[in-house]
Amino acid sequence: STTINVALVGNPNCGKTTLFNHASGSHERVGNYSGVTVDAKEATMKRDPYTFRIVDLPGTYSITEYSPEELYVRRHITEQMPDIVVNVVDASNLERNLFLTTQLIDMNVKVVIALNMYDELEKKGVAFDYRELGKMIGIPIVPTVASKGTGVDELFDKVIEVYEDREPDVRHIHINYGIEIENAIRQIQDEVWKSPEVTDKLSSRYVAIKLLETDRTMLSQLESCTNFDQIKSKAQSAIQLLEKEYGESSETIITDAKYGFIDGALKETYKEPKKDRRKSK
Ligand code: GDP
Ligand code: MG
Ligand code: K
Repeated sequence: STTINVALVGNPNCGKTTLFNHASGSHERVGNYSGVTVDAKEATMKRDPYTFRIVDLPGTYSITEYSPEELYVRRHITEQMPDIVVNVVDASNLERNLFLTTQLIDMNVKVVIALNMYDELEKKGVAFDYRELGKMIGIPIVPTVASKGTGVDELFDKVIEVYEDREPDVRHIHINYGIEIENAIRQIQDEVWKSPEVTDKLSSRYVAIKLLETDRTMLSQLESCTNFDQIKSKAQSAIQLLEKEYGESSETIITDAKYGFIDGALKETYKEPKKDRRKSK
């Protein structure tokens, strides 16, 4: 039997625990483990010939370094290296929830999106072409209503397909952040590439983006690299140039670019019902 390690990642209150309980409900719990201030639950679910080991991670809006929850989720992804990240997305709050998705894309991990609270979307009468969005971001999207268990089987079918590399919509995409940011990323990436001890574990693009965000956790992770000084100075000059061009902190520039990408993607795929448009006139 094949064991697939699955991590549930998503904003607070998007339905992770409900999904976790539903998936693992009739199966044996293997245990709890906890950090100092945050904890995660783990359970196994069997579906012949697969065994899923599912971890319910703490809810976060972002995967940076600003809270113990964020650091916990980040470490789990980069150190435990789950086979598949199930990104639970609250369908009634897409813009905010997809921000986290853009960070998972940067991390270059295998993701399946559980488009949860899909009942709320249907209630609102929204037309959302989630298949098209999935193609645009290279991530399969499965609608779920975790509180009713709807879509959960389909979700784990998709997890298997992605794990087995049988899902045609999965593409390794990069978010195009625009020419200035892309140039900055490439400059840092060129130096990061020279450190195989880093790129063995982390995508060089992810490292570069983190450095552009002036992420201290990433910087200290790189300290042992032989070309650490060169990486650091490449990052500093790229940041300086970007901040001069935009007149904002590089971290804000990246955040804005991520929201720009999400807005563009939703504009093409998400339509509120007509009666709402009339109301707003
Ligand atoms: P978590 O913080 O991500 O673990 O979220 P929870 O699993 O605790 O769920 C938050 C709330 O959303 C709970 O009241 C759930 O019953 C509810 N919920 C979960 N999934 C769905 C869903 O698909 N539709 C609706 N309408 N409510 C849901
Ligand atoms: Mg929870
Ligand atoms: K920062």
